[in-house]
Amino acid sequence: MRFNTLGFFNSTNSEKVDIGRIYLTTADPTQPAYFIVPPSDTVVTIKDDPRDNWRFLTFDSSVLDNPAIVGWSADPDNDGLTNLHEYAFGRDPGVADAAGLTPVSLVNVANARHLAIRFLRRTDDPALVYFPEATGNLAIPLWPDAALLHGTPVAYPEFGYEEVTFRDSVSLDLNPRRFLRVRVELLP
Ligand SMILES: [Ca+2]
Ligand SMILES: [Ca+2]
Repeated sequence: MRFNTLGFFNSTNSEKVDIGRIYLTTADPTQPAYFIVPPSDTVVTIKDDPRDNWRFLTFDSSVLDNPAIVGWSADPDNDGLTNLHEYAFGRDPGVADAAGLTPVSLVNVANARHLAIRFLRRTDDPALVYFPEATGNLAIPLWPDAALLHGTPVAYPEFGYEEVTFRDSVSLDLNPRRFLRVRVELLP
């Protein structure tokens, strides 16, 4: 059996979201040896991965080939957040909006006070990994304690994010000098 593949795209710009519609027909629809089982056609939607989707929606198409602007380590709005951080925490890479990225609070667990941070994290990109970490000594680069999820995440599925709170595993009542941070890494 031979197929003619007639492919065309909904958009003339290949860097659009939701590109792709592919039609398949038999080479000779009148060939009696073959017939098409209904449905006779289908639509396959091809999407960009979440990262490219974000880039295409966030940046003007004229700069998409410029890594100094759209690269993950770039910071075109000079707010101290790389584009990876802007993407990971739901910020705008074109607006200086780093303030309030990880609000700090105190939570009580078993009548003990724990330092906590709150932040947005993406739920639609398995290659993006978050590491909430705690330490009592800033002089050591490696932060040894993994922070613990506190409470239930609040989902914002329409935006691909959820709001989470992580708390220190060590109580401030035991050690009053504690620090929290969250690292993000993009897996290859
Ligand atoms: Ca930035
Ligand atoms: Ca920004």
